[in-house]
Amino acid sequence: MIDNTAMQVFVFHTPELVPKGTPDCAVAVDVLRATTTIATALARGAEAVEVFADLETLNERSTAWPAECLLRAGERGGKQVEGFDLGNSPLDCTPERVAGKRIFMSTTNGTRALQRIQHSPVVLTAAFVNLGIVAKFIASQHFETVWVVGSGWQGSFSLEDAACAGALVDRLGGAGNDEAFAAAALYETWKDDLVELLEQASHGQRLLKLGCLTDLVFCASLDTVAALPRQTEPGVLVQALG
Ligand code: 3SL
Repeated sequence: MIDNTAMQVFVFHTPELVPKGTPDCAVAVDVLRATTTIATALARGAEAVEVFADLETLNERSTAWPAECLLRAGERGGKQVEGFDLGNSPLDCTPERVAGKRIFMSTTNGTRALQRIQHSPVVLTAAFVNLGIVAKFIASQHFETVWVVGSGWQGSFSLEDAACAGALVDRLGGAGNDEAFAAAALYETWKDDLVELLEQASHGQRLLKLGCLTDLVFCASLDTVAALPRQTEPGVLVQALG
């Protein structure tokens, strides 16, 4: 665990549970699969990922961008939106496809979590794949309050986001609410079998029915992607790894 005595880490399991106010740093988590995909796209050279809650605004905004420099990534119900270049699989984010491109992205829950925290002074995204990098950055900034917000599934609790939030608490210490203590305990229980945890999770089961086992295995891998996704303007995330 990183020594960070003054820091308090609060976990909120869904965007709806986020209270009023502003922390020093807010972190959105959507292990399956938005924040795993964002980290992967940025690590593989995407210029930025710009997130949208609705497809209409995404289409409007992306039309104003040079067509050769963009990809549209859309997911609804776990499936790729018709006519879009990408769905929400991190495995589709190869350097050949994403390098130099701005990815205009909309997913069912992950983009909503980001919207809920977008006015915080520092906004990051985390997943298991880039957990250590995010934890190290947060520790280096000596924030007093950090909010970790799970995306959940349509307003309800998600096992995998809670476990990832717990992994951050485990690395940073300073659990600030009961949810943070519980999340850290959940992570402690499952840390050696994250694939199994994702397979047990209700959204994991939804994705398995869609044939996405390889996505689950990738999303369960710890510290495999070198990315620090950080917001530069509302909804726009860039690679902030030095
Ligand atoms: O809900 C979301 O934002 C998505 O990450 C869901 S899915 O994993 O792409 O189905």
